[in-house]
Amino acid sequence: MLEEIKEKFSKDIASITSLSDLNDLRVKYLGKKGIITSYLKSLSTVTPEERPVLGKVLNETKLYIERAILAKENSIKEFELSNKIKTEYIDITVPGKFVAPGTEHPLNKILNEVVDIFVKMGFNVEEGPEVELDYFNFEALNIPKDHPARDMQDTFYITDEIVLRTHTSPVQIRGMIKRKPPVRFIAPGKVYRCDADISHTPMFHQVEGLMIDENISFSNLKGILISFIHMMFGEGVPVRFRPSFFPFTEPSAEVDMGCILCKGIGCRVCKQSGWLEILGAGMVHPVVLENVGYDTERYNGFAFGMGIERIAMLKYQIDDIRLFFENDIRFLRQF
Ligand code: 2NM
Repeated sequence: MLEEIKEKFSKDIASITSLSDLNDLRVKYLGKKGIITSYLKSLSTVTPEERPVLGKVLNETKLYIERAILAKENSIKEFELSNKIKTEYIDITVPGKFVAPGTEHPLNKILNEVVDIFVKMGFNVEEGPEVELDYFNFEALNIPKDHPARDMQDTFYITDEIVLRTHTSPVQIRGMIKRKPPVRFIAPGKVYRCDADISHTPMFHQVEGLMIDENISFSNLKGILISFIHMMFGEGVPVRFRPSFFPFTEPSAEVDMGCILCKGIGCRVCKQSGWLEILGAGMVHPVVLENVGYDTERYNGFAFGMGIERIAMLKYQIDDIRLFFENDIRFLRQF
């Protein structure tokens, strides 16, 4: 009888190749309701004389089965491991695939340099939405309804009331509304205008700045901007202020620095003038301050703005703005 069980077991185990089938087999023979287990339970029904004899044989059979299962388990595991080693073989001598490492984009590099200089001078950094309300982009900035900047040819309209911001000034408006004077912060970011040629792209970057307090003068504006230009381009660079016009500042100025390419002698880049225009600025128009709820009897201040692409083109002597956006790694790696 027991010999039959052993034989049956030997046949069963021979055909097993997986650990889960082996476990089923273990349950079949040694589990709670297994063949061997039920035999052991039935020991109580045999005569006291037969019991030790049968018990001994049963225990030997059980041990035999346990050992066979353990041996099978080891051989399956060994087989699986050697299979894994064969199929997951990695040839560590094969040369790696070349992945060109990226670099910081030249525009981000310049943008961060500009931001760092103003942060050193005590300005905070403010950000705002690129999809902006007409109110914050134009109306609050004293830009009249018939101003050419509001034309469909210059501004990307989402709806009648929503535009892609054409400058970061709306961030200044939101920033002023959010807090009380004195305020001093810059707004770096992407801006959008319908324009495309060798010096214009539909998306470009600006940094604008703002300082509002009691008794701010045009001299404060000049001091901050001359310091900025000297930190950005070198201590000795000449700077000049020319009268200009913006709807949101009065008086307004355009800021030039001596041409860094020809040192003021005159060249193609500065159109023989010896000067490069790099900033717009002015004293914030009282109407703008009123629009954000500031007391114009007590507070005034200055604002300025610059295009990052233009500064990067001057600093790195790049003559086509589109190179910044082609993402040719050979171009980007040079900075
Ligand atoms: C410029 C030039 C002059 C400017 C003004 C303001 C605000 F919000 F305070 F009115 N933000 N930025 C400003 C002034 C920007 O960019 C050429």
